[in-house]
Amino acid sequence: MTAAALPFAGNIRRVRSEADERRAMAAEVRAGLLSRPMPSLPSKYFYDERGGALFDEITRLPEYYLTRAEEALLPGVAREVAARVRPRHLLELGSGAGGKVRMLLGAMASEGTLESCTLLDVSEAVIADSLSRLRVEHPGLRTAGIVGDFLTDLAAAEVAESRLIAFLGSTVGNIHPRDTPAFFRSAAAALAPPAAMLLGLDLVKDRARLEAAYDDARGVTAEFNLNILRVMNARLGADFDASAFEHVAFYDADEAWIEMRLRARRAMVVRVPGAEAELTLAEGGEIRTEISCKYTRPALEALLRGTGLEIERWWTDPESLFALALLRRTSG
Ligand code: SAH
Ligand code: AVI
Repeated sequence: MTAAALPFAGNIRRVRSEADERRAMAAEVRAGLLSRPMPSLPSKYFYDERGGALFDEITRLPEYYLTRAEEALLPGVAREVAARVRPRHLLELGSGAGGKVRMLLGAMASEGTLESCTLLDVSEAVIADSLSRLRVEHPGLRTAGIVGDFLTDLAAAEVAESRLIAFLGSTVGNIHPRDTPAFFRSAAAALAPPAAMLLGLDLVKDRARLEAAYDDARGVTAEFNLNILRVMNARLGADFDASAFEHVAFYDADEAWIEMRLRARRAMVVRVPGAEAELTLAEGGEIRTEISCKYTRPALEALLRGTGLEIERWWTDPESLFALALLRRTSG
């Protein structure tokens, strides 16, 4: 089915029908479980209702500095971006339940340019929730939601000119570096000048601080990690026993990423009928569930090379924990 042929639920549009989405999920999960040397699961499947709530809890943990650092930067950056770019349309990718989009909308409204806001996320519930709150705050605002994947579905958002794409929270870090250039190319194609993209990036820093952010004392991140197994059980009929896995998170300095894994406490065979897959794990066997890349400005510049986007402005907090980068289309 094409995007245009699919029904609107309110003004939330699915890029794929539920049946097509289920088929895509089955194929992705199957490919991940078959990959070697280590099986993996795609991190976008953390975010069912419980996963979204656990992520929200993570953003408030003392160890998880990312959200606080970005939210401290955003009001000033939002004002500057609104004045510099004068965007009429905001498109937020991986919007989640967060309030960050409201800071951007507030700044665009103050400039008098704000016309519409579109949220794109894999989770329809999260979009519906956010949009209803935005409509209360900005009664005249045109709002829309797109249930889709930011890696493949950016073209589903129709207006390209005078647009600001916001991709915050360092969610770009959850994209494997081999796929990041293709993602930036599709973002460039979705931006007609003078449009721009505001990108949130977690920065390389000392190992202890990074690892604490992904292995908090209260074990919320561990619950978040294990939740992906519950999603597999609920959506693909898998028989993962979540209590037989432990949470693993470590910083790989060579790759400049945090890696999250689930380690089997005992040998087991897991059936995943919805993905026509079976996974055999030895005791101590691991499944990779997420990478979370950490950046430097030169590393981002290298990833952007040849994609049609370049850094126009770069802001960081006084401790250089987190950065916001304004990306524009390169000329030519
Ligand atoms: N932007 C928010 C939320 C980050 S959590 C913040 O900065 O705090 C990551 C969000 O991205 C979740 O809402 C999740 O559902 C969404 N997401 C993850 N992978 C995605 C993908 N491939 N395509 C679209 N949305 C995705
Ligand atoms: C959404 N994303 C940027 C989070 C991150 O930090 O990579 C997801 C997360 N994983 C563990 N904690 C939070």
